[in-house]
Amino acid sequence: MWQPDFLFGAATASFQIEGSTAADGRHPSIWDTFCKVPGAVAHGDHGDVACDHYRRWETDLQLLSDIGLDAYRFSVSWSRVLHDDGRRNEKGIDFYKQLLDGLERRGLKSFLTLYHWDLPQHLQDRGGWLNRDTAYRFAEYADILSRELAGRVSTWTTLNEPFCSAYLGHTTGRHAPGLKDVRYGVEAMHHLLLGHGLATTAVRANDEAPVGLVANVTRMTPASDSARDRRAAELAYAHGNTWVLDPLLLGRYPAELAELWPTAKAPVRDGDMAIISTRTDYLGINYYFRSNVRSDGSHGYVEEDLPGVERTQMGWEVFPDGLRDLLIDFKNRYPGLPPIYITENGMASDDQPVAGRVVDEQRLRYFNTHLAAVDEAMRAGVPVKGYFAWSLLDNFEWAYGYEKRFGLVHVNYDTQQRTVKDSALALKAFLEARRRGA
Ligand code: IFM
Repeated sequence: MWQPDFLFGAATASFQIEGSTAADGRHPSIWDTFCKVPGAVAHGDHGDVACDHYRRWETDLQLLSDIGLDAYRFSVSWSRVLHDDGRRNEKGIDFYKQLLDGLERRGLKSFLTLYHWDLPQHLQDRGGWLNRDTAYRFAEYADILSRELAGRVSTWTTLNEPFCSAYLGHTTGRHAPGLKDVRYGVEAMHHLLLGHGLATTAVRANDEAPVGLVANVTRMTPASDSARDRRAAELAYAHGNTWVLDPLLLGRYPAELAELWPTAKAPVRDGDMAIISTRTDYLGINYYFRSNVRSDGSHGYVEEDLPGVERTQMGWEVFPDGLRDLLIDFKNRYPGLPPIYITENGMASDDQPVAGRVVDEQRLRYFNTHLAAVDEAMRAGVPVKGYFAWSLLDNFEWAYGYEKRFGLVHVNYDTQQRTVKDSALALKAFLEARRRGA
């Protein structure tokens, strides 16, 4: 059922794994700053060492290759490759060139993300994503990097999960830069999406590889059959899914946003929506869980956890059918839906090695059931081209610090020892069988 050209990969992101935050002229990002805010990140964790991937990248690529995966999705640290005055940082760029060459040598495809939440701090000091100019700085960065790396990257991604950058970073304050205003979230989202459109054009001018955007999406179900709860689920769907996908694929924001946030309005200027909806070569979908919602009694929704369902270490419900349902929904909603990659899917569990082995049965079940859901969506005609597990390594899970372990590979943060988990060994056996045509 999994054709040889269907890609299996694993994903990571720069700030979550690289460490070496002051090496080779790297500048601080908003996450370096945020980690220093008392109480912002669990246990005061930070990215200074993380998985030490900046120095151990060769070992990590070898792990990926040994598991038998086809592709690696990673992100570039903007603050590593450009100085604050916009000049190239050759050492930072060389790091990613080496990484790409290492992937090439191992016959692995490279999925490079330009922005996975780590905005250079000097841009935040000038307003960050609340400043329209940041969209243009992002396009400049995309232009420079795509000139440097043209011909080496299999697939480009502009933004990873703009929902999280905009909403968690600017409305709830759970993520860097820690702002808390519904209007900020809406403004930041518009500038992120504008940056996506501008960066897409910049990359396309320099390289032939496909360019797209990665969105996190959530299955929303109403807590009851009442009209109010059903409306609440529609509002949640707009918030969690179409806030990004409609502008990207239809060139307009969903009408529900005005009902959800009557006081917030995206700062749209003439021509912006055409830039944002510039043709995208593929759509990356990150899926983790379902939210069950009920009306808040006004024009919004509140989440209501269902009792007795399976959950992960994050407390997220395991709900594979949601992935299938969303994919089929997107196919129906967006005529000409581009090819899709599942760019993240996975779960955290409190894994610990015992006698050199990490038994993570729940993760293996999670992968199996979610892959079955992807298969069902493909049979229903959704053009899914690949699946990336989140994550290759246990890593810095943002405001949760290092406690939550999402990796195929366990990382001991004291010794930096890597232990391949049982789920990864099972994946390896499956990929070997696929190669043999079994
Ligand atoms: O760790 C994150 C990742 O950076 C973005 N998508 C969700 C993952 C799990 O929370």
